[in-house]
Order: sequence, then C-alpha cells, then structure tokens
Amino acid sequence: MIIKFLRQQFVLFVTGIFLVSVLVACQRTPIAESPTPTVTPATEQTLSTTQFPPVAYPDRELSASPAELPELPYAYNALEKAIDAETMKLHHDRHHATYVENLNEALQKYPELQNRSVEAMLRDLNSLPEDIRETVRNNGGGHLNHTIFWQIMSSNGGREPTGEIAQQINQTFGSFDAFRKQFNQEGEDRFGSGWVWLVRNAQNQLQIVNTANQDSPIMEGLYPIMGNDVWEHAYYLRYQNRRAEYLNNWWNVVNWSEINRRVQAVSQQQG
Ligand code: MN3
Repeated sequence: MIIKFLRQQFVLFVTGIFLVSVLVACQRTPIAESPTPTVTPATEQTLSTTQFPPVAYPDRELSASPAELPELPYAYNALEKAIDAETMKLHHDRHHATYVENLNEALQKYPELQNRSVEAMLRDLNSLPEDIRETVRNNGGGHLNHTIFWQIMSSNGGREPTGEIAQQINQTFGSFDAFRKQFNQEGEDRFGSGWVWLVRNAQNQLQIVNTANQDSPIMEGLYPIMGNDVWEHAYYLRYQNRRAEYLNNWWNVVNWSEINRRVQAVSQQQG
C-alpha cells in the first residue's frame, strides 16, 4: 500500500518535472525562430543580420579605436582636372582631420564604444549615449563619407565606366549620360550642405539619393557605391557658387576601377 502510494507520488513528480521542462524549453525558443529550417546555408543567416557589410573600404569597416585620418592615395594636385590642390589640402588635412579628432574626443568618454566600427555606430545611432549621438552622427559620418570619397577619385579617372558598374548603370538608368545627368541634378537639389550618392538599396537595386550634412546612406539601410561631396568647402575656391559646374567637372576624376571593386564587394556579400 505504502509502496503503491510512493510509486504514484514518484510518477506524479517525474511527470511534473517533464511538464516544467517542456514549458521552459518552449519559452526559451522565440516563435520567430521556429520551425528551424533543416538545411540552412551558413551565409544566409549572416546576410539577414548584416545586409551590407564593409562600407568604408570594399573589404573592411572603419576602426574607432582610435579613428585615424587615412592618407590621400595621390598628391594634392592629382585631381586638377576637377579640384585644385589647395582645396584638396584644406579638405583632407583640415576638414576631414577635424571630423576624426571630434569623433575620437567624443568616444573618449565611452571606451567600450571604441570596439565598434564607425559603420556599426552609424547604423544604430539610437543605441549610443544621447550626449554623443549627434557628434558621432556628424563626425563619424564625415569620417566615413570622406574616406570613401578619396578612394573613388583618381588622376586617371574620367573615362566612361567599364565592367560591372557600366552594365548595371545602363540597365538601371538607360545610359551613362542619363545616369550622370540624374546624379548631377540630385547633387544640385541638395539644399545647403550634403552629399549625392549612387547606392544599392535593400531590394538590390541601384538608386541615386542625396543626404544632408554628413549623414551616411547606411543610416537608411543603403550601401554607398560612390558619392560626391556638395558642401561648399569641396568646391568654393575654384567654382565659387557654381555647384553645377563642379558637379559636371567632377566626372573627370571618377575612379571607376575602385567603384567596380565596391560593387563587386557588395554583390559577393549578397551572394
Ligand atoms: Mn567635405
């Protein structure tokens, strides 16, 4: 009798443990993750979380530990076909250098943020402490935008695009001329200071957009393929207020081989 009672108690106890385990297991599995696909390629999961990896360079993001001013990949006078040497010197050595200094100064207060890339911070500004959010937006953005800008220009630039970018531009905009016209117009339409960009959007399409101040397209989930700086500091010495003329001449120094590297990097990431 006692043994039968103890056995019943034992069965109840074991059943209880089992039910509690099931409940705990159910709670630990978020609904979105189930059912687990039986065959998931390793890359697929990476893509869903990081849609457009490296942005500053085709193969790597920008370090913030500390942020460093990259050297110009050419002499100050290399881009004379569009931009004079004095403008290049001021633009790189003063303007870009100041963005880097201001970013590092802001991050000194929050050493843990220095482990994140500049891109990671810009993609998720709301996760940053409020007192440095605007500073990171403006100066982290400025550092990132100018780092891309120097690379996508060259003294050997200026011819019509070749390779994958040429093909994609023709597919999307009809012709290189139509693309250039639309890009210039978007640059002119940016009121005040900002940038005009060719980006890849989340639907994997090319798109021309402009951004205000030093905002980066990555803040909107877009991957910057190429961009032109339409702040007055980028052109005022030679062109004064003639932004349209600067936009037009700028095509003489566009580095299509670097732009192709950026296009290929993102198409590889997207599989
Ligand atoms: Mn600038």
